Amino acid sequence: MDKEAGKRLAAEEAANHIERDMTLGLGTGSTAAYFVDIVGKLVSEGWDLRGVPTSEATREHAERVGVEIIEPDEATVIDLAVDGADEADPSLNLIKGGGAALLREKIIAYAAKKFIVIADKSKRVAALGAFPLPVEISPYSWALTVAALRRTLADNGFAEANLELRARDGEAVKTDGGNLIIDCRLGRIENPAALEKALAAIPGVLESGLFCGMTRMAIFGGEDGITINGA
Ligand code: ABF
Repeated sequence: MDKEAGKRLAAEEAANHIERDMTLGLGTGSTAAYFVDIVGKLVSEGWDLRGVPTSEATREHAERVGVEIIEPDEATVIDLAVDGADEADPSLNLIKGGGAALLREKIIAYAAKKFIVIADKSKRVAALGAFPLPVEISPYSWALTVAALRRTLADNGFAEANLELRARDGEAVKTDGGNLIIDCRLGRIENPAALEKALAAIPGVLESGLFCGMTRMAIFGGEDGITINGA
């Protein structure tokens, strides 16, 4: 089974948690896209589902498949949010942000009554950190924020961290909100919750890609079907 089939299986299982009348947080990335397709199909069958998108790409996708969009500014309740991840550990701590949508993804995941992560099984890890940790920062005086980020990482045992401004075709990547992404190569993260808290305390850091204590359920799809962690 290829990764795509695993992603689709995970999305299908997550769809079993949708009820006929719900406001859904719609994640970003190729796995979340399978879920958006399913939501579109349910809408076409008469289900009363609305979506709060975590990125402009997801907004376009959701609109294309017929899902009513609730503007993030107007959303007050999210019944269920479903999103992908770059890494997930056995305690359901995550690294997200490879798709540069982490701030919006975190706002929606945190607000949701229930947050489910879907991924192919390659995203399961014993400990987070092989994937470079994305940190979303304000463009204002960004070099000062990067210096503060380096200091905080060193204070937390990552003196050797390699930090890189995410760029494409020689241009800094801007998030949908106009922010910058710093990818931090850290290696194994022993205490992701402590690091998440330390990074959040830096002025100029809008969010890190560490999502700790937020995930109710993780669904992984692969060769041997699905594996579910959490409830
Ligand atoms: C989003 O998309 C991100 O937080 C994560 O970076 C990425 C995962 O992408 P994919 O599902 O395409 O592997 O969920």
